Amino acid sequence: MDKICGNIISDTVKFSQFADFDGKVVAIKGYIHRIREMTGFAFVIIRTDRDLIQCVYAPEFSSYRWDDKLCEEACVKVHGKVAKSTDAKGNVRYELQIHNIEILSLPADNLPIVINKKQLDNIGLSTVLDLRPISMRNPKERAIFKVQEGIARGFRECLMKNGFTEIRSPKINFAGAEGGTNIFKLDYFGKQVYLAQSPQLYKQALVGVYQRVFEVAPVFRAEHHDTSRHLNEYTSMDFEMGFINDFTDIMNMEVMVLKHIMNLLKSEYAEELDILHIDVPEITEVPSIKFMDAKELIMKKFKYQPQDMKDFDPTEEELLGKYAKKELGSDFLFVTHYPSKKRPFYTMDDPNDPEYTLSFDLLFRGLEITSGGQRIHDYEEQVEKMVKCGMDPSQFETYLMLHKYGAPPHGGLGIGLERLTMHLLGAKNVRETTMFPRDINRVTP
Ligand code: AMO
Repeated sequence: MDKICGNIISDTVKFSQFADFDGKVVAIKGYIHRIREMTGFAFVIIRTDRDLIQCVYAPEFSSYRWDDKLCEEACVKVHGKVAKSTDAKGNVRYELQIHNIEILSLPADNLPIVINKKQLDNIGLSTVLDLRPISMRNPKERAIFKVQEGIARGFRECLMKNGFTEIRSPKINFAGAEGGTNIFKLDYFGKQVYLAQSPQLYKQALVGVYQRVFEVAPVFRAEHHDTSRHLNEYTSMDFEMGFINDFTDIMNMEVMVLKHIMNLLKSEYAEELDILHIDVPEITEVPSIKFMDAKELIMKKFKYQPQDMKDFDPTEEELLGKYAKKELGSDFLFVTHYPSKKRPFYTMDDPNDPEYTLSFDLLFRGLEITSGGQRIHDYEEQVEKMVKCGMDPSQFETYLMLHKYGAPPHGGLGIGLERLTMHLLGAKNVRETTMFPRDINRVTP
């Protein structure tokens, strides 16, 4: 019988509830994932939102008789009796002895790929992405994005617990926040505007209101290169904190957030971690190294000659990742005090050595997943830095309202969700951990 709970009608049970319904007749809804016909009976695996439920059809279970229209990817409602069994190792299992299968809809065509194996056949990333709406039905593929949900959820949960307010900043903007050439220009009723490279200008403004803010939202970067770590649209998990003592407050908050995320994954996403063989990092303390010390280490220890002394290339990040793991026992490494020339206009220079900044990146298993730091809060200082960076402060009047009318010492960071997911999974390409990637060659599906 349907139970009416508020305005949601729940006439089915979840697999996780099967233990409570042992021996009882219940209904489930889902896709037919696989049919295995045996002599005199058949296994029908139903794929629900998160589970694969084994159902068994046999004439002795009920008067229901097999319908030849039943096929894989049909949407069905199955009634059946929950049956408990114990395997040789003593593991308890539940299945459903089918009493009835109601067909809700039938697919119009056969699938172009096999999705009902543990993982997709070796069809190549490009095909996986071309067919995303269906390739994601594969249990391994969908597990990736469930884990990604857990990461974003953990980020949000931890910050809400720590007094942060969730904000929504516009994605069509009057100016770029991050500088560089990777900005999308847009014709906006005859006026040139830009797609947001980050919520930077707005999250800083809102520190002046809520003191601690965060946002999880898409941002856009006109990356012209086809790399395994760059997307043209990605999800940025940003926070900004006011009234900080110094930029280590930001780093400490990030460590707390990451610990919360990893614990949440272990407690509520165990099945997906298992499917994906994810090795969740143990986080106690995260070591940190100054940028120039890291450069020296790369040159002396790894005998690698950097091309650019103001930034790291991917090989350098990998070497630092190896160093952190082998010598410091950590999957994460903060690199602090980046050169002023390479950081955006809002970054505070180190008063003790203005060639460098009070900023940091966080490397995770040898990949940059976060940039952050302390921001300039003094009006004159910010205007001066903008001029030094070749910017026209009058174009940034609304941004500078924060500084002009009183800003606390503050700072924040941005984490690339897809990149964090990528290295948590040990994936080789960020597109593998992006639901519908946008890159120089792809805007579909
Ligand atoms: P930054 O530009 O370094 O900093 O970006 C922050 C993090 O976002 C991710 N990221 C990307 N991921 C996929 N594709 C890209 N093209 C891409 N570009 C960046 C990375 C990176 O570490 N406003 C600052 C953050 C701050 O200081 O608060 C910013 O956006 O994981």
